[in-house]
Amino acid sequence: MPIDAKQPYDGQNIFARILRGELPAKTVMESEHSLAFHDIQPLAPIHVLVIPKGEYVSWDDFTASASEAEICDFVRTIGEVARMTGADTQGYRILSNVGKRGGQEVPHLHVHVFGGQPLGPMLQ
Ligand code: IU
Repeated sequence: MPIDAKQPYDGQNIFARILRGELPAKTVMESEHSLAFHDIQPLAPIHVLVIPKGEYVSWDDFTASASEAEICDFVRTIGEVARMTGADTQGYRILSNVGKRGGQEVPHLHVHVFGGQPLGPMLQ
């Protein structure tokens, strides 16, 4: 069920629980402000989610209120994930669904990193 990008942060969402160590995830890398882990239902041979550790519902509130350190760390982590997974060698896609009409399901900001196959004009 898509969520509202402007809704208050829900501390019980699945990614908050992964960040607290209450649920497992297959970690790709962790940085000071970000965590990257494999998507549980991959849509491509490489499908990694990158999330900030801070409590941000979506790209919307993140870009409005996160610190420069958090934003810089997050962007760098996305690039690092592409290099670590080898997605960078043949091209890849980064995508963030934002809010109801953007198709966002989990109410904690996440960027998808897709790769490992030729990607069509749209994925998801
Ligand atoms: P979306 O952009 O909000 O639609 O993406 C949510 C993603 O989170 C989706 O690709 C799910 O497969 C993924 N996911 C996950 O990796 N682990 C989970 O426990 C749950 C969803 I729930």
